[in-house]
Amino acid sequence: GFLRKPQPPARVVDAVEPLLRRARERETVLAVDDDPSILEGVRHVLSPEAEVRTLQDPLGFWEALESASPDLVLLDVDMPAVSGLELCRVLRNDPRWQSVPIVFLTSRTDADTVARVFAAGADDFVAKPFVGPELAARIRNRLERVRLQRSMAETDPLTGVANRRGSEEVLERLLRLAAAQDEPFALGVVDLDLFKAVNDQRGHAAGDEVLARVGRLLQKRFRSEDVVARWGGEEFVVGMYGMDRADGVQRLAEALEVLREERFHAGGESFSITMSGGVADFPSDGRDLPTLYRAADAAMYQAKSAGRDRIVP
Ligand code: GH3
Ligand code: MG
Ligand code: MG
Ligand code: MG
Repeated sequence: GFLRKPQPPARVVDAVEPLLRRARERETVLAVDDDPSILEGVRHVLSPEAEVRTLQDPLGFWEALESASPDLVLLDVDMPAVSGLELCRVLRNDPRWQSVPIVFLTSRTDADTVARVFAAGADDFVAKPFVGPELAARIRNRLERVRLQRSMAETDPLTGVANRRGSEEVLERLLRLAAAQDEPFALGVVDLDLFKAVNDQRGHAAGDEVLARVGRLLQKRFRSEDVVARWGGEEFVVGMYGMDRADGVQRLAEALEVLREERFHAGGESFSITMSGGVADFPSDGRDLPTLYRAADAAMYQAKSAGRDRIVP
């Protein structure tokens, strides 16, 4: 069948899929409280919702922030040495953490404390002792919003595939895994041929429709563990774990065959389109994403100068 071959060994797919899932779905909460029993309770209540990291000594905050890279921060107000309000203000003044959701856990619920919590930049507060299901529900909603915003920021709205931002980190993880597992990794770059003419002759909306269909076609033709992304206007990148350059060329060439047969329609006319592509692989062409991208892009330009409508290793 189409694109069923070459398949990587099953253990490779088993290794890649949880990695892709973890990169995309599991959020991290960093909880800071000087009372270990509160931290234990928080861990118990939030573990089904997220990866929970706890910190008892607020002086270790910056280090914990760096290592956990949290999607939400849960702070106690009263702690020795540093107040949670202070940590919150500093977070809000740091460009990296300006938009991270911050929720306070506080036993002081007087109007003045509540006002100071929000003035420091908090999104929400929960009274201590907390009710487990209520804390879980509040955090779940915040994390759901984080997921939604992130997936919007990482998805190309026109084609529905990942954009550059949404694919770079996953590609880098897969490359690290390839190095660790001693597996190859192919990176393909494809660019639509003479696409400017489609826009000029058939209109920008027709061009958009072509891009959307090409994105869907690529997504459908590649495996779920491959990474398909739109990196530029009419340029797509495909990352293929467990594949070398020759495998990558074969699979992109098969996708090109399907694209050649697609009929597009605009202004009562039907037309077709082709693409040119280049492929590079880890480890022969490079060990990091920028190097592999440059090699694949250079091969793609060779495909253009050789007459387009082809994939070049
Ligand atoms: P080549 O085969 O050498 O790649 O020729 P080309 O015409 O495809 O390349 P060129 O770089 O000259 O033109 C790319 C065109 O793609 C120009 C730009 O307007 C169009 N484009 C880029 N992004 C979009 C988009 O989101 N929608 C539409 N409709 N057009 C786009
Ligand atoms: Mg305290
Ligand atoms: Mg082009
Ligand atoms: Mg281009």
